[in-house]
Amino acid sequence: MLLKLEGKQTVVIGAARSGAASAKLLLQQGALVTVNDCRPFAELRRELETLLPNDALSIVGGGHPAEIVNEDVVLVVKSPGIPDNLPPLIRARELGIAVIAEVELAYRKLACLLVAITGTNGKTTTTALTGEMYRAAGKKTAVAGNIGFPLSAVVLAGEQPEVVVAELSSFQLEGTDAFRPQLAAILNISPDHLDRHCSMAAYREAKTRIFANQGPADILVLNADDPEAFALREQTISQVYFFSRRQEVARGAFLRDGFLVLRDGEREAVLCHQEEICIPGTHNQENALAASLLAWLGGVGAEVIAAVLRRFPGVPHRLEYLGCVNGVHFVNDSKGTNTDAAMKALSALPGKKVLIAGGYDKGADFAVFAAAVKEYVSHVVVIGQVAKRLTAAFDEAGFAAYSSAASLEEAVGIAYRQAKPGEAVLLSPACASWDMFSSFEERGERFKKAVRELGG
Ligand code: UMA
Repeated sequence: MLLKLEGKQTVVIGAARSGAASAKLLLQQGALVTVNDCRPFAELRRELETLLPNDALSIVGGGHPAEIVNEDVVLVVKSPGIPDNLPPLIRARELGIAVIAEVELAYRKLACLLVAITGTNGKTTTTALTGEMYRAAGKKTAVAGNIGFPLSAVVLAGEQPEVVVAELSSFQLEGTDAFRPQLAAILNISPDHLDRHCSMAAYREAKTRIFANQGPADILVLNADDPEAFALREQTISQVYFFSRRQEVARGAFLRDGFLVLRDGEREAVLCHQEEICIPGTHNQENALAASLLAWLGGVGAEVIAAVLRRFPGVPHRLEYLGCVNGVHFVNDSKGTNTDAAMKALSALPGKKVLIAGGYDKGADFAVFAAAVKEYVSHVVVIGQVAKRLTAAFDEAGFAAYSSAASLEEAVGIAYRQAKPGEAVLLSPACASWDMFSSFEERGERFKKAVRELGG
């Protein structure tokens, strides 16, 4: 539902990247805006400094009182990190007031080709890679969303790009309403964020919102090798294309004798050999297939796509190679925030690894992860809130080569001493960072600093 917001009361919950951009976008539309966050008022004033002074803006800090939402409020915009059960959100629902995600607010002002990508893993790399392909084809392209740059900031930047490639999390998708990308992709679905979504069904449902409003002319790209994603082909009226590492598909992207191939019925293009892709690991071949397809279907030529695949170095904090100290290699995969992602990192690197794992407890089951650790890892250094549950899973799997550290810096020291020359120390925590750090980026930067200090 599209609303005229001029002079109307609105509420924004969360005052970090998404909240600040939402507030600015609402103010630009002439709305009266209350920004609410659990952090103290003084801190929020600093965060929102660029929007002040402004009579149309008020700030409520230090908690989430239900009273900030009353009958006069026409719209509530929530940041992705805000859980659904806060008092103002409950009150808004009781009063029948629309509660939307920041990405929905931004979507209503976007007027360009929108390519939206979700999945449990691989979405940041695929988003960055797809964006790079559109850019290389000469299109004015913005890359935004969960990747770290709110979609609203694209709208606020002024002149609209020709293409927006957006990474979307389940947190963002659950608050969409009219959101309708012309091209959408679901890379894979495996259990994650179950502390927030409560059930796998609710998590899956959030992911499906990426194509919920698509029509018969819109395109949905699904991973044919991922049973959860593949099953969604029956729930859509969109044009479905597949990507697969294991089989040829009639419409989509696949590997043939090691070459990446795009096909749309009679039309076919061979891109390059899998060995030529710059980013390592079989999971990145999947990301490359998905990105290539999303670019090709949006009009990017096969030669341009292949050239980008050959040179794209990957994104920070995903299997990021840092260098070698006395024969020990260091790899930063701080974005390995769930067990699936960490297992992909373990299998992507050659040889046995010393792993640093652990962090915020999202309620994941570690049994399968512990079995993978036993196969690929010589020693694990465990950190964070989840440490006890993680070591219990290792004990259960019969893996005893682990130690604990109270800080990431201490973990780096232990891991370095445990690693034999030629081995890699891999930070791929299988957990979110929020118990010890503000974000996975901060965790990754701290890891890099500790590695730099080891090397003198
Ligand atoms: N807050 C409250 N009450 C609460 C919880 C949080 O007031 O109960 C406040 C915090 O004090 C803080 C604000 O909410 O001021 C934080 O909001 P946020 O967590 O939504 O942070 P943003 O900076 O707006 O970042 C969000 C995404 N964060 C999350 O989804 C947790 C970023 O994804 C995204 O890049 C950014 O919007 C721009 O679109 C990060 C992420 O960790 C990378 N995503 C998860 C993931 O990838 O696994 C989903």
